[in-house]
Amino acid sequence: IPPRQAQTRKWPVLHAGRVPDFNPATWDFGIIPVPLVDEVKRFTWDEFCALPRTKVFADMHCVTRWSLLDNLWEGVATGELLNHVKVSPAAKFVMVHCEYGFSTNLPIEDFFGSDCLFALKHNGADLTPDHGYPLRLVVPKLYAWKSAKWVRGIEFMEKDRPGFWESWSNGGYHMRGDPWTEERFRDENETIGRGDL
Ligand SMILES: Nc1nc2c(c(=O)[nH]1)N[C@H]1C(S)=C(S)[C@@H](COP(=O)(O)O)O[C@H]1N2
Ligand SMILES: [Mo]
Repeated sequence: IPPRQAQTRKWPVLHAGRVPDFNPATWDFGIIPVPLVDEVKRFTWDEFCALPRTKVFADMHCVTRWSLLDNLWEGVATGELLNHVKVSPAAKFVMVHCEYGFSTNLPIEDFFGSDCLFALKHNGADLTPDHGYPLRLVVPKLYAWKSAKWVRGIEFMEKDRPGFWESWSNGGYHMRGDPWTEERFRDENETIGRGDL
């Protein structure tokens, strides 16, 4: 368990805002490329469900200091997206976009980590609405706020930009968020996104 984390037995539910509804007829998953000259790639719910599946066994660490160990996630590896879009070498960061405008940013190498996936299932069962049904990102090596629930798409970016919790107005959580080195908050002297308030 990373420094200053405590193991939890029950799985807490933590998010800003409400739990969104899911409609498979209107749900889609979009990939916004950089530079924005290529078309935005879209998957319908059926198309996304038809992608090859993978399983990852991993721990989950929330910056509020709980760690939930031994989760079996099942879903689509983030790397699978590379079979459907050409990612420009200019892309250095990813913004993950979710229902009702929630977002989170991360470096592209972390996003494409071999243990990262868009999870549809947890410990053999479909995700529950509280935990991100129908689809959430799971990035085991970073604090859990990067494991965005109710994902609807990703945006490749040349420059980093704060997502929801990373914005100064929502606490200024770290742009990367490595639990092992306790990257909990952004440096006060950082200026990225100061104008976005
Ligand atoms: N869409 C969305 N995803 C989110 C959040 C959120 O506020 N909105 N919170 C994050 C935080 S802070 C944590 S710790 C995990 C918690 O996931 P859980 O509720 O399944 O335990 O979800 C993350 N994903
Ligand atoms: Mo969290």
